[in-house]
Amino acid sequence: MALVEDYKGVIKRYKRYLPVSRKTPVVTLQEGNTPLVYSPKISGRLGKNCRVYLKYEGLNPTGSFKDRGMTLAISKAAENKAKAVICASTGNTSASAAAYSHRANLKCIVLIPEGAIALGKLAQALIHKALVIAIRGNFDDALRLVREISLNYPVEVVNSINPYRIEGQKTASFEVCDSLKKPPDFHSLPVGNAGNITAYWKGYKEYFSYKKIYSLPCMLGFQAKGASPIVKGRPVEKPKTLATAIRIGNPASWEKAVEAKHESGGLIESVTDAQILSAYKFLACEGVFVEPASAASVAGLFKLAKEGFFEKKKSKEIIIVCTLTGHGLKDPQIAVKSIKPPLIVDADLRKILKIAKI
Ligand code: AN7
Repeated sequence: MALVEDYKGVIKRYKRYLPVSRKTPVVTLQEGNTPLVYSPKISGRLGKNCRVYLKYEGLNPTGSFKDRGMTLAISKAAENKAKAVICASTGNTSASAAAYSHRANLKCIVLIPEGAIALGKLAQALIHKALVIAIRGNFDDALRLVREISLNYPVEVVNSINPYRIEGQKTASFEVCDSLKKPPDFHSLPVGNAGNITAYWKGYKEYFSYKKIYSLPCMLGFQAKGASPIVKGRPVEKPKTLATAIRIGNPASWEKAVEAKHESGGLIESVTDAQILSAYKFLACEGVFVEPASAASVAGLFKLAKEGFFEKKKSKEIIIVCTLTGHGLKDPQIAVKSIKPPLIVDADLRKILKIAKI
C-alpha cells in the first residue's frame, strides 16, 4: 500500500494511459484521488437494490473536476513552450486554468459571461492573476471568440476542445473502477459543454480495452431544462438556469456526448431548476455540499427513480456512481438565498436555550 504522501496527482498515477513522456514538465496540485462516498440516503430513495456512490470532485485543489484535465493541458502547454493560454468559462474552467497556469508561469486569459459566474469562481480567477474579461454575452459567445482568437494568435486554448483536457479528465473513471474493483452499472453526471461525459466514457472504454474491467456502465447525463440543447436536438440561443456552471446552449462536445449515450445504452435528459435545488438540499443531508450544477446528476437519478427506471432492472444489486462536479463553496450566494437566514438574538443564555429547545 502506497503512503499517502506518495500521491503526486493524476498524471503520475495514470501516466501509462496518458499522452506524456519523461520530457513533459508535470504541473500538478495533486489533483484527483477524490473520495467515492457511499450515500445511504440517496440509495434508499432510489430503491432497495440500489447502491449509490458519490464521486466528490469538489475536493479537487480548485474545487472542481476541471483540475484533472487542466493538469495535463497546462503541462502540455508548458512542454510545447506556449506563452499564454486562453479559455471561455462559466467559472470552474477559468478558476482551474488560472491556478495551474499561474503555477507554471504562463499568462492566462479568461472570457466569462458578465454577471453570470458564481462569486467563488470569479475570486479564484482573480487571485491567481488571470486576465479576466467579462463579455456582454453568454458562454457560447465567449467560446466562439476563444476559437477565433486561437486560430489567429499564439495562445493555447484550454477549454475541453483541447484534447488533453479530455485525456486528463478520463482518469476519473479509472479511479472509480480502481475503488470499486469493477465498473458501476450506471454513471450519472451533469452535462454542460459535454466534455466530462465524453471523458468518462472514453476512460471506461479504455479500461475495458486494457482488460482492467469486463463490462461498461450505462451513461446517464443531465442538462438543466432551460439549457438542454442535446435533449432538444438544437442549440439554445438564450440558455437559462440557476445552475450557472451548465448554462450552455451549444456544447462543444455535443456529438461525443450523444455517442456516449448511444454506445453505452444510456440517456441524456433534463431536470428543472426546482429539481436541481431539491437534490442540492438533499445532498446536504448526507453532509455533502455541492454547487447547484453538480446536483443535476442526483436530481436526474431521482427523476428516473420516480419513473420506475431502477425497479425495472431485475438485478440483485445496482451500483450507481454519481459525479459531484464542483464544491458548494463556489457559489455561497445560492445556498444563503435558498435556505432560511440565521436567527438573530441578544447574547442572552435564556433566550438561546429557549430557541434551541434544550
Ligand atoms: C460544476 O467551467 O463549462 O459537460 O466553463 O462547472 O464537461 O462542460 C463548467 C462545466 C458540470 C459541466 N458541473 O461539465 C466551465 C464549464 C460543473 C461545471 C459542468 C461544469 P461539462
